[in-house]
Amino acid sequence: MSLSIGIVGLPNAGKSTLFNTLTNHSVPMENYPFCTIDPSVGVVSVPDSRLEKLSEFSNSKKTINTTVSFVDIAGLVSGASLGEGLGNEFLSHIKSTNAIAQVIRVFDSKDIIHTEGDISPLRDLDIISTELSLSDLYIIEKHLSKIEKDCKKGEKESLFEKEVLIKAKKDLEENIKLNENNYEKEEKSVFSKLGLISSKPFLYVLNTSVSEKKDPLNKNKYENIIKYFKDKKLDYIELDAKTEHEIKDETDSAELRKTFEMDAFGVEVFIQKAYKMLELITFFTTGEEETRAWTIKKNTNIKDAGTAIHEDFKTKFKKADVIGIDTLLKQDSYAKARDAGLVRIEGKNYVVSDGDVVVFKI
Ligand SMILES: Nc1nc2c(ncn2[C@@H]2O[C@H](COP(=O)(O)OP(=O)(O)OP(=O)(O)O)[C@@H](O)[C@H]2O)c(=O)[nH]1
Ligand SMILES: [Mg+2]
Repeated sequence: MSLSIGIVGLPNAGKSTLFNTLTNHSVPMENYPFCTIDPSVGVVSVPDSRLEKLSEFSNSKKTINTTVSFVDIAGLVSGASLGEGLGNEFLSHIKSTNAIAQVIRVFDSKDIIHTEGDISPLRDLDIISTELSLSDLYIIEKHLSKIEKDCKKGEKESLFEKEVLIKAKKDLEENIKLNENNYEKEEKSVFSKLGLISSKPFLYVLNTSVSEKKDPLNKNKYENIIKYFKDKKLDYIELDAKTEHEIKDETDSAELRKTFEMDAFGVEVFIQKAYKMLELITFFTTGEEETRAWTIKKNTNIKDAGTAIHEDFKTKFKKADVIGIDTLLKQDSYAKARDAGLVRIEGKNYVVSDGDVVVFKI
């Protein structure tokens, strides 16, 4: 699988700035609401120092990283579901992403227009959550009327969908996001089929300002927001998108980072967080031709993991040779590792670990 993340938030929250920082693209990011109209997709290869080392170890001709794609869309405003601002139809561009990054404006900056008139991060969080839920509700209702006929005929799949969606509708009407409730795997697959956004995992991006943060007058504001996310056990990342963007290509960016007292950031930290949140891991294949990283869900058995490479592997899988990357890199060569008995033969039920180097036997 390849990870994809949709970026949502109010206009001028810093979505495009974050997108450009992550992807090295240069979509417009200006101080006016609805600067972004058309969606942009940026694909970034996931940096992984282990992959580089393994490629060197195998003397591979090619090194292929896994990728993450980011989708930057227009800003949502309060009432978008009723057609305010640019409406909410553009949300369809992120319905097939695996996760959502919700950018929340914490930075003040009098010069940057806020569509609600003042800075209030938790209110903004609420506006976006409400609009996303309303959009999901609309999709659910549309689907329910579409399957009504089949339900009357007693079609099993439609009846199941109806049952799940009525439950989901009730949650949304009670202000419960679909990712907050414990739905079964089969129920979740109905949500992903319909692309319901509030059922996806969320990473909240608190777009702060390094200079504001240092000002003692803002201490309470910052502490309260962080406390909110910590108390609710929500996944969040704090960053100053504008400064990140400004310093990313500077040769002395590490120095500047120290001067601004900025936490480590970069695509790497952001992606690591997303991987952890989505419970994703990486395994490797390696040889003279190429060394390559593959992304799979944690707790995937090796037969299913193989489908990341080729759909066929599921039916043709016989066994696999497996060795952890750290163990392998301590040896002089793969052959030596094998001679030392360090390469294990695993059957179809073996659960792949992060960092496994795998040779599939089909
Ligand atoms: N001071 C400050 N300004 C920021 C920050 N992040 C973004 N901005 C500025 O805010 C303005 C809007 O940023 P964008 O990234 O275009 O915002 P957006 O969320 O994509 O906006 P829309 O496309 O209109 O929905 C730009 O002028 C940015 O430079 C920040 O962390 N601090
Ligand atoms: Mg934008």
